[in-house]
Amino acid sequence: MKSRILILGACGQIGTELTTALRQKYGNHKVIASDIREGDEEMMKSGPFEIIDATNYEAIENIVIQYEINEVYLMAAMLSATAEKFPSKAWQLNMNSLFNVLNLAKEKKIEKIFWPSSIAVFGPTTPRVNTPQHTIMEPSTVYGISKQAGERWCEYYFKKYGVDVRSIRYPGIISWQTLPGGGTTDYAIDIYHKALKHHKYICFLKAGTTLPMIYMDDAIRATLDIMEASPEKIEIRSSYNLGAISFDPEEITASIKKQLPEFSISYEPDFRQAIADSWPQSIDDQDARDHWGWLHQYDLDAITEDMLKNLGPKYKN
Ligand code: AKB
Repeated sequence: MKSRILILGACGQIGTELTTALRQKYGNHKVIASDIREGDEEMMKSGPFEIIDATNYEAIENIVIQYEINEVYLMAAMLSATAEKFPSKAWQLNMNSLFNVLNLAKEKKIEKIFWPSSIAVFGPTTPRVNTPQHTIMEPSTVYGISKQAGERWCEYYFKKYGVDVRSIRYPGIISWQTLPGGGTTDYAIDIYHKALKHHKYICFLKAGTTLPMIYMDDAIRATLDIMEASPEKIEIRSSYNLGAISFDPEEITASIKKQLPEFSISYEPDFRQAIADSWPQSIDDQDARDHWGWLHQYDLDAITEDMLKNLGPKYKN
């Protein structure tokens, strides 16, 4: 029985911490990290690493055969803000990489897939508060359109070919280890860096822009939990709503000020405001809670405490 895991996009924001968590859980040599570029020292030292372009079917297939992979986590993607600048490149990366892993599973070369979706699948016509699992979805961003199409394909491959694909609609993810790239929710990470470095932050979203967010530790736990759940518990094969907390820039500022009273925020909204305005403010994730036991742990103040504790040494002079 094959039992090795391949992570595509292992050097990104989620991929980096997912690689560490999976290596801790299953053993370093069982988890093959890959990306289009090399990772940091820790990534390269802690287990096998391969350079793979996730849009190249043969490159993935070769590694799957070489290492006897049975599970693939596809974390390579272009996020919302960058995708608006490069629509066709975003579509090509986000969709071709998904088809590659779905087709590998259809051909029985791998057994299980994790593929991340996003709150970006929702759009301006979606109910914004406590957004239900099943509701109007008319995404207005390139990224959201690719994620919604991806969800439809995941469900199709499950129903038509029995592909065991599992997915979560991640909210904005807050983390200190790796910087995100090109997302709309990224302000909620940048703000901690700037709070420690300059004691002030210019926000690209306006006050009152409430978005659903989650701490990385919770997001990783959700990912491992959905992949460990027995198949009959995964009743939704498109993607699960996943909620944790919701806040706006003023609320995160208030949380930071409890520890850094001199911190202040000002606002210069840019094109990302329209993206944020099209997304939910909060998420109804009852199905994830009922089906496979999802429960978040971090509230905003706990996130702030952990972020400032871990980033603090980096900005000490
Ligand atoms: C983004 O802002 O693009 C991502 C997401 C919500 O999927 N963080």
